[in-house]
Amino acid sequence: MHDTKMVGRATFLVFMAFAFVPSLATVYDVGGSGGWDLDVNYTTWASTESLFVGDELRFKYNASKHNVEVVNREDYDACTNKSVISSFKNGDTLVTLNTTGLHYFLCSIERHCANGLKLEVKVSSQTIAPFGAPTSTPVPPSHSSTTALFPRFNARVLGAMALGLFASLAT
Ligand SMILES: [Cu+2]
Repeated sequence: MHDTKMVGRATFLVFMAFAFVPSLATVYDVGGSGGWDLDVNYTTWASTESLFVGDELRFKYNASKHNVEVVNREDYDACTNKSVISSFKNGDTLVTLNTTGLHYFLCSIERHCANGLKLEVKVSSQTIAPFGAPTSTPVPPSHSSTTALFPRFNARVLGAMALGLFASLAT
């Protein structure tokens, strides 16, 4: 039976599902609209984001001016690239954060790093798995950039519930 009430309810649930189901990968534009450039405070930028394993950082920059190098803490602190881990210079660099802990990036051109073109981010693990999920299955990161784990988990469960309810209504 498809009365208008049920259709309305289903529509609402579809809306809920789209509102709460996270996308599979969260890509963060480093520096926001300022991109990867001088005159952006990356300490401030990093403090506004909560990063989880599987998230990606996107560095957008003028390739004739800057590069992106993944470095260790020593190089980060000293603005050197003696032990550079990886290096990019294509102007649009996507780096996946595969491990928890601190990750360090800098521009090694001229004195840009010393002038602030360096980024330190802390990456956390996804500690809460969805209901019934095997522990070996990677948990897709939430699209949201909320700071607490609970709202992310809550949003995912709500989305899954809404999808399930809609699926049962639609059959
Ligand atoms: Cu530079």
